[in-house]
Amino acid sequence: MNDALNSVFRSESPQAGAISGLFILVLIVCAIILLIVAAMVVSSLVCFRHKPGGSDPRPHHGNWKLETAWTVIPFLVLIWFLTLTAKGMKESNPPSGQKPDLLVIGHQWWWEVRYPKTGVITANEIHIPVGAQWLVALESADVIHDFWVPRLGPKMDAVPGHPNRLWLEADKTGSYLGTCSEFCGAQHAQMHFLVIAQPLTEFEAWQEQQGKFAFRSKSKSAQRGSELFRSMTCVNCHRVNGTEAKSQDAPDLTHFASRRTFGSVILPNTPENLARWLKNPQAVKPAILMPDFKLTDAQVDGLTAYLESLQ
Ligand code: HEC
Ligand SMILES: [Cu+2]
Repeated sequence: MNDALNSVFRSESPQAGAISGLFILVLIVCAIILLIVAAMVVSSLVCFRHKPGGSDPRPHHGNWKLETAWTVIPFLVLIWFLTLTAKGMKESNPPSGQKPDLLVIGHQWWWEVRYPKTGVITANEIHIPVGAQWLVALESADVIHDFWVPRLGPKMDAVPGHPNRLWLEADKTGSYLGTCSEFCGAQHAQMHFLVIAQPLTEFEAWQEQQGKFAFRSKSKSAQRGSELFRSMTCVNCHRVNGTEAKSQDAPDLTHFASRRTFGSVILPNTPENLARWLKNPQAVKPAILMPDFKLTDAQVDGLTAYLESLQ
Protein backbone atom coordinates (compact mmCIF):
# COMPACT_ATOMS: atom_id res chain seq x y z
CA MET A 1 0.00 0.00 0.00
CA ASN A 2 1.41 3.34 -0.96
CA ASP A 3 -0.59 6.49 -0.19
CA ALA A 4 1.37 8.56 -2.68
CA LEU A 5 0.15 6.30 -5.48
CA ASN A 6 -3.45 6.46 -4.32
CA SER A 7 -4.61 8.48 -7.29
CA VAL A 8 -7.81 8.48 -9.35
CA PHE A 9 -5.55 8.31 -12.41
CA ARG A 10 -4.29 4.87 -11.43
CA SER A 11 -7.65 3.17 -11.74
CA GLU A 12 -7.74 -0.58 -11.11
CA SER A 13 -11.39 -1.40 -11.80
CA PRO A 14 -13.79 -1.04 -14.74
CA GLN A 15 -15.87 1.45 -12.68
CA ALA A 16 -12.92 3.69 -11.81
CA GLY A 17 -11.63 3.27 -15.38
CA ALA A 18 -14.93 4.52 -16.81
CA ILE A 19 -14.79 7.63 -14.63
CA SER A 20 -11.14 8.50 -15.11
CA GLY A 21 -11.45 7.81 -18.87
CA LEU A 22 -14.37 10.23 -19.06
CA PHE A 23 -12.50 12.82 -17.01
CA ILE A 24 -9.38 12.65 -19.20
CA LEU A 25 -11.38 12.78 -22.45
CA VAL A 26 -13.40 15.80 -21.30
CA LEU A 27 -10.20 17.48 -20.13
CA ILE A 28 -8.52 16.95 -23.52
CA VAL A 29 -11.53 18.17 -25.52
CA CYS A 30 -11.85 21.24 -23.29
CA ALA A 31 -8.11 21.93 -23.63
CA ILE A 32 -8.43 21.80 -27.43
CA ILE A 33 -11.39 24.22 -27.33
CA LEU A 34 -9.42 26.53 -25.04
CA LEU A 35 -6.46 26.46 -27.43
CA ILE A 36 -8.68 27.27 -30.45
CA VAL A 37 -10.37 30.18 -28.67
CA ALA A 38 -7.06 31.50 -27.33
CA ALA A 39 -5.47 31.25 -30.80
CA MET A 40 -8.38 33.19 -32.33
CA VAL A 41 -8.12 35.93 -29.68
CA VAL A 42 -4.35 36.25 -30.08
CA SER A 43 -4.49 36.26 -33.90
CA SER A 44 -7.23 38.94 -33.84
CA LEU A 45 -5.13 41.05 -31.49
CA VAL A 46 -2.17 40.82 -33.84
CA CYS A 47 -3.92 41.05 -37.24
CA PHE A 48 -6.49 43.74 -36.39
CA ARG A 49 -4.44 45.95 -34.12
CA HIS A 50 -4.40 49.69 -34.84
CA LYS A 51 -1.79 50.52 -37.47
CA PRO A 52 -0.26 54.00 -37.85
CA GLY A 53 -2.19 55.90 -40.51
CA GLY A 54 -4.82 53.17 -40.75
CA SER A 55 -8.53 53.87 -40.69
CA ASP A 56 -11.21 52.29 -38.44
CA PRO A 57 -12.16 48.75 -39.54
CA ARG A 58 -15.41 48.24 -41.40
CA PRO A 59 -18.16 47.23 -38.87
CA HIS A 60 -20.16 44.00 -39.40
CA HIS A 61 -23.79 43.67 -38.34
CA GLY A 62 -24.89 40.04 -38.02
CA ASN A 63 -23.47 36.99 -39.71
CA TRP A 64 -25.94 34.09 -39.65
CA LYS A 65 -23.33 31.51 -40.70
CA LEU A 66 -21.00 32.38 -37.82
CA GLU A 67 -23.83 32.68 -35.30
CA THR A 68 -25.28 29.31 -36.30
CA ALA A 69 -21.85 27.71 -36.08
CA TRP A 70 -21.04 29.01 -32.60
CA THR A 71 -24.44 27.87 -31.34
CA VAL A 72 -24.58 24.47 -33.00
CA ILE A 73 -20.97 23.33 -32.39
CA PRO A 74 -21.00 23.87 -28.58
CA PHE A 75 -24.47 22.30 -28.48
CA LEU A 76 -23.19 19.17 -30.25
CA VAL A 77 -20.12 19.03 -27.99
CA LEU A 78 -22.37 19.21 -24.92
CA ILE A 79 -24.67 16.48 -26.27
CA TRP A 80 -21.58 14.33 -26.87
CA PHE A 81 -20.42 14.93 -23.26
CA LEU A 82 -23.91 14.10 -22.01
CA THR A 83 -23.90 10.77 -23.86
CA LEU A 84 -20.43 9.93 -22.57
CA THR A 85 -21.46 10.82 -19.01
CA ALA A 86 -24.59 8.66 -19.23
CA LYS A 87 -22.45 5.79 -20.51
CA GLY A 88 -19.91 6.28 -17.69
CA MET A 89 -22.71 6.34 -15.12
CA LYS A 90 -24.16 3.14 -16.52
CA GLU A 91 -20.77 1.44 -16.24
CA SER A 92 -20.05 2.65 -12.73
CA ASN A 93 -23.48 2.53 -11.03
CA PRO A 94 -25.13 -0.76 -10.06
CA PRO A 95 -28.72 -1.60 -11.03
CA SER A 96 -31.39 -1.74 -8.34
CA GLY A 97 -33.10 -4.90 -7.15
CA GLN A 98 -30.02 -7.12 -6.85
CA LYS A 99 -29.06 -8.55 -3.44
CA PRO A 100 -25.85 -7.02 -2.01
CA ASP A 101 -22.74 -9.20 -1.48
CA LEU A 102 -21.45 -6.91 1.20
CA LEU A 103 -22.86 -4.49 3.73
CA VAL A 104 -20.64 -1.61 4.82
CA ILE A 105 -21.79 0.60 7.68
CA GLY A 106 -20.07 3.89 8.48
CA HIS A 107 -19.61 4.71 12.18
CA GLN A 108 -17.91 7.64 13.88
CA TRP A 109 -15.01 6.92 13.02
CA TRP A 110 -14.60 3.43 11.62
CA TRP A 111 -16.22 1.06 9.10
CA GLU A 112 -18.21 -2.06 9.94
CA VAL A 113 -18.10 -4.74 7.24
CA ARG A 114 -20.63 -7.57 6.99
CA TYR A 115 -20.80 -10.52 4.61
CA PRO A 116 -24.53 -11.38 4.59
CA LYS A 117 -24.06 -14.77 2.89
CA THR A 118 -21.67 -16.13 5.53
CA GLY A 119 -22.42 -13.98 8.56
CA VAL A 120 -18.80 -12.82 8.77
CA ILE A 121 -18.33 -9.44 10.44
CA THR A 122 -15.13 -7.44 10.45
CA ALA A 123 -13.94 -3.85 10.58
CA ASN A 124 -11.97 -1.46 8.39
CA GLU A 125 -10.41 -4.17 6.21
CA ILE A 126 -12.64 -5.34 3.36
CA HIS A 127 -11.54 -8.56 1.69
CA ILE A 128 -12.91 -9.29 -1.79
CA PRO A 129 -12.00 -11.82 -4.46
CA VAL A 130 -9.95 -10.21 -7.23
CA GLY A 131 -11.85 -9.66 -10.50
CA ALA A 132 -15.28 -10.28 -8.95
CA GLN A 133 -17.92 -7.59 -9.26
CA TRP A 134 -19.41 -7.21 -5.79
CA LEU A 135 -22.46 -5.20 -4.94
CA VAL A 136 -22.04 -3.17 -1.75
CA ALA A 137 -24.92 -1.78 0.26
CA LEU A 138 -23.78 1.29 2.18
CA GLU A 139 -25.37 2.51 5.37
CA SER A 140 -24.53 4.66 8.32
CA ALA A 141 -25.05 4.16 12.06
CA ASP A 142 -24.94 7.84 12.92
CA VAL A 143 -24.14 10.74 10.59
CA ILE A 144 -23.45 10.97 6.86
CA HIS A 145 -20.14 9.39 5.84
CA ASP A 146 -18.78 8.84 2.35
CA PHE A 147 -17.10 5.70 1.05
CA TRP A 148 -14.28 6.33 -1.40
CA VAL A 149 -11.51 4.15 -2.80
CA PRO A 150 -9.91 6.45 -5.39
CA ARG A 151 -8.43 3.63 -7.46
CA LEU A 152 -11.55 1.46 -7.45
CA GLY A 153 -14.53 3.64 -8.13
CA PRO A 154 -16.81 6.56 -7.48
CA LYS A 155 -17.54 8.08 -4.11
CA MET A 156 -20.79 7.08 -2.45
CA ASP A 157 -22.49 8.60 0.59
CA ALA A 158 -23.37 6.41 3.56
CA VAL A 159 -26.60 8.01 4.76
CA PRO A 160 -28.44 6.92 7.93
CA GLY A 161 -31.76 5.28 7.01
CA HIS A 162 -31.14 5.46 3.27
CA PRO A 163 -29.01 2.59 1.93
CA ASN A 164 -26.96 3.41 -1.16
CA ARG A 165 -25.28 0.93 -3.50
CA LEU A 166 -22.08 0.74 -5.41
CA TRP A 167 -19.92 -1.76 -7.25
CA LEU A 168 -16.69 -2.85 -5.63
CA GLU A 169 -14.24 -4.57 -7.91
CA ALA A 170 -10.47 -4.76 -8.33
CA ASP A 171 -8.64 -5.94 -11.45
CA LYS A 172 -5.41 -6.75 -9.62
CA THR A 173 -4.61 -8.30 -6.26
CA GLY A 174 -3.39 -5.91 -3.62
CA SER A 175 -4.63 -3.53 -0.98
CA TYR A 176 -6.31 -0.30 -1.89
CA LEU A 177 -6.61 2.56 0.54
CA GLY A 178 -10.06 4.04 1.01
CA THR A 179 -11.24 6.91 3.13
CA CYS A 180 -14.29 8.76 4.37
CA SER A 181 -14.81 11.78 2.18
CA GLU A 182 -17.72 13.53 3.87
CA PHE A 183 -16.91 15.51 7.00
CA CYS A 184 -18.35 13.51 9.89
CA GLY A 185 -16.84 14.91 13.08
CA ALA A 186 -13.61 15.14 15.06
CA GLN A 187 -11.85 12.07 13.62
CA HIS A 188 -13.15 12.28 10.05
CA ALA A 189 -9.58 12.59 8.76
CA GLN A 190 -8.66 9.32 10.50
CA MET A 191 -11.46 7.21 9.08
CA HIS A 192 -9.66 5.07 6.53
CA PHE A 193 -10.16 1.52 5.37
CA LEU A 194 -8.45 -1.02 3.17
CA VAL A 195 -9.89 -3.04 0.34
CA ILE A 196 -7.84 -6.21 0.08
CA ALA A 197 -8.32 -8.01 -3.25
CA GLN A 198 -7.19 -11.63 -3.09
CA PRO A 199 -7.19 -14.64 -5.39
CA LEU A 200 -10.44 -16.57 -4.87
CA THR A 201 -8.93 -19.48 -2.93
CA GLU A 202 -7.12 -17.13 -0.56
CA PHE A 203 -10.28 -15.12 -0.11
CA GLU A 204 -12.30 -18.25 0.66
CA ALA A 205 -9.74 -19.42 3.20
CA TRP A 206 -9.89 -15.99 4.85
CA GLN A 207 -13.67 -16.06 4.92
CA GLU A 208 -13.79 -19.52 6.43
CA GLN A 209 -11.31 -18.51 9.13
CA GLN A 210 -13.34 -15.36 9.90
CA GLY A 211 -16.51 -17.41 10.26
CA LYS A 212 -15.05 -19.44 13.11
CA PHE A 213 -15.50 -18.70 16.79
CA ALA A 214 -12.77 -16.81 18.57
CA PHE A 215 -9.58 -18.75 19.33
CA ARG A 216 -9.04 -19.54 23.02
CA SER A 217 -5.39 -19.18 23.85
CA LYS A 218 -3.90 -21.36 26.58
CA SER A 219 -1.26 -18.79 27.51
CA LYS A 220 -1.61 -17.44 31.05
CA SER A 221 -1.52 -13.75 30.14
CA ALA A 222 -4.05 -14.19 27.30
CA GLN A 223 -6.41 -15.94 29.70
CA ARG A 224 -6.01 -13.16 32.24
CA GLY A 225 -6.72 -10.70 29.42
CA SER A 226 -9.82 -12.62 28.39
CA GLU A 227 -11.17 -12.42 31.94
CA LEU A 228 -10.39 -8.71 32.10
CA PHE A 229 -12.11 -8.19 28.76
CA ARG A 230 -15.26 -9.83 30.10
CA SER A 231 -15.20 -8.15 33.51
CA MET A 232 -14.57 -4.64 32.19
CA THR A 233 -17.09 -2.83 30.02
CA CYS A 234 -15.37 -3.88 26.77
CA VAL A 235 -18.24 -6.32 26.18
CA ASN A 236 -20.75 -3.45 26.20
CA CYS A 237 -19.38 -2.16 22.92
CA HIS A 238 -17.36 -4.92 21.25
CA ARG A 239 -18.22 -8.36 19.89
CA VAL A 240 -16.04 -11.47 20.14
CA ASN A 241 -17.94 -14.28 18.47
CA GLY A 242 -18.29 -17.37 20.66
CA THR A 243 -18.13 -15.36 23.90
CA GLU A 244 -20.68 -13.26 25.76
CA ALA A 245 -19.31 -10.12 24.10
CA LYS A 246 -22.06 -9.51 21.58
CA SER A 247 -22.38 -5.77 21.24
CA GLN A 248 -21.83 -4.28 17.81
CA ASP A 249 -21.40 -0.62 18.62
CA ALA A 250 -17.64 -0.89 18.10
CA PRO A 251 -15.31 -2.89 15.82
CA ASP A 252 -15.78 -6.67 15.95
CA LEU A 253 -12.71 -8.14 17.66
CA THR A 254 -13.34 -11.88 17.00
CA HIS A 255 -10.31 -12.15 14.71
CA PHE A 256 -8.63 -8.90 15.67
CA ALA A 257 -5.12 -10.37 15.35
CA SER A 258 -5.77 -11.32 11.71
CA ARG A 259 -6.07 -7.65 10.76
CA ARG A 260 -3.04 -5.76 9.48
CA THR A 261 -4.06 -2.49 11.05
CA PHE A 262 -6.45 -1.01 13.57
CA GLY A 263 -8.04 2.29 14.53
CA SER A 264 -9.26 2.68 10.91
CA VAL A 265 -5.88 1.90 9.39
CA ILE A 266 -4.03 4.54 11.40
CA LEU A 267 -1.79 2.01 13.19
CA PRO A 268 -0.13 -1.24 12.07
CA ASN A 269 -1.43 -4.09 14.22
CA THR A 270 1.54 -4.78 16.51
CA PRO A 271 1.54 -5.57 20.25
CA GLU A 272 3.37 -2.28 20.93
CA ASN A 273 0.79 -0.20 19.08
CA LEU A 274 -2.08 -2.09 20.69
CA ALA A 275 -0.61 -1.53 24.15
CA ARG A 276 -0.33 2.18 23.33
CA TRP A 277 -3.98 2.21 22.23
CA LEU A 278 -5.22 0.39 25.33
CA LYS A 279 -3.13 2.57 27.64
CA ASN A 280 -5.06 5.59 26.42
CA PRO A 281 -7.09 5.38 23.21
CA GLN A 282 -8.05 9.04 23.58
CA ALA A 283 -4.40 10.03 23.20
CA VAL A 284 -4.10 8.06 19.96
CA LYS A 285 -7.43 9.07 18.45
CA PRO A 286 -9.04 11.88 20.49
CA ALA A 287 -12.84 12.10 20.89
CA ILE A 288 -13.59 8.47 19.90
CA LEU A 289 -16.32 6.63 21.76
CA MET A 290 -13.84 4.31 23.48
CA PRO A 291 -13.01 5.76 26.89
CA ASP A 292 -9.62 5.88 28.60
CA PHE A 293 -9.89 3.10 31.20
CA LYS A 294 -6.71 4.20 33.00
CA LEU A 295 -5.54 0.59 32.89
CA THR A 296 -2.47 -0.55 34.79
CA ASP A 297 0.49 -1.90 32.81
CA ALA A 298 -0.37 -5.43 33.93
CA GLN A 299 -3.93 -5.04 32.65
CA VAL A 300 -2.66 -3.63 29.33
CA ASP A 301 -0.27 -6.60 28.99
CA GLY A 302 -3.05 -9.11 29.63
CA LEU A 303 -5.50 -7.46 27.21
CA THR A 304 -2.78 -7.13 24.56
CA ALA A 305 -1.88 -10.82 24.88
CA TYR A 306 -5.56 -11.75 24.63
CA LEU A 307 -6.38 -9.58 21.62
CA GLU A 308 -3.21 -10.55 19.76
CA SER A 309 -4.16 -14.22 20.24
CA LEU A 310 -7.45 -13.69 18.36
CA GLN A 311 -6.19 -14.95 15.01
C1 HEC B 1 -18.16 2.77 24.92
C2 HEC B 1 -17.79 1.80 23.93
C3 HEC B 1 -16.44 1.09 24.05
C4 HEC B 1 -15.92 0.42 25.13
C5 HEC B 1 -16.53 0.26 26.50
C6 HEC B 1 -14.68 -0.15 24.66
N1 HEC B 1 -14.44 0.21 23.36
FE1 HEC B 1 -12.89 -0.43 22.21
N2 HEC B 1 -13.56 0.74 20.69
C7 HEC B 1 -14.73 1.48 20.69
C8 HEC B 1 -14.84 2.19 19.45
C9 HEC B 1 -15.98 3.11 19.04
C10 HEC B 1 -13.71 1.85 18.70
C11 HEC B 1 -13.37 2.36 17.29
C12 HEC B 1 -12.64 3.65 17.38
C13 HEC B 1 -12.20 4.22 16.07
O1 HEC B 1 -11.35 3.60 15.40
O2 HEC B 1 -12.70 5.28 15.71
C14 HEC B 1 -12.94 0.93 19.50
C15 HEC B 1 -11.76 0.33 19.07
C16 HEC B 1 -11.10 -0.66 19.76
C17 HEC B 1 -9.99 -1.40 19.25
C18 HEC B 1 -9.41 -1.27 17.82
C19 HEC B 1 -10.23 -2.13 16.91
C20 HEC B 1 -9.95 -1.95 15.43
O3 HEC B 1 -9.92 -2.94 14.70
O4 HEC B 1 -9.77 -0.81 14.99
C21 HEC B 1 -9.61 -2.29 20.22
C22 HEC B 1 -8.52 -3.30 20.14
C23 HEC B 1 -10.48 -2.06 21.36
N3 HEC B 1 -11.39 -1.06 21.04
C24 HEC B 1 -10.40 -2.74 22.56
C25 HEC B 1 -11.21 -2.47 23.66
C26 HEC B 1 -11.00 -3.07 24.96
C27 HEC B 1 -9.93 -4.08 25.32
C28 HEC B 1 -11.95 -2.54 25.79
C29 HEC B 1 -12.16 -2.78 27.26
C30 HEC B 1 -11.05 -2.47 28.10
C31 HEC B 1 -12.76 -1.63 24.98
N4 HEC B 1 -12.27 -1.61 23.72
C32 HEC B 1 -13.84 -0.92 25.44
C33 HEC B 1 -15.65 1.54 21.72
C34 HEC B 1 -15.50 0.96 22.95
CU1 LIG C 1 -16.03 11.27 7.48
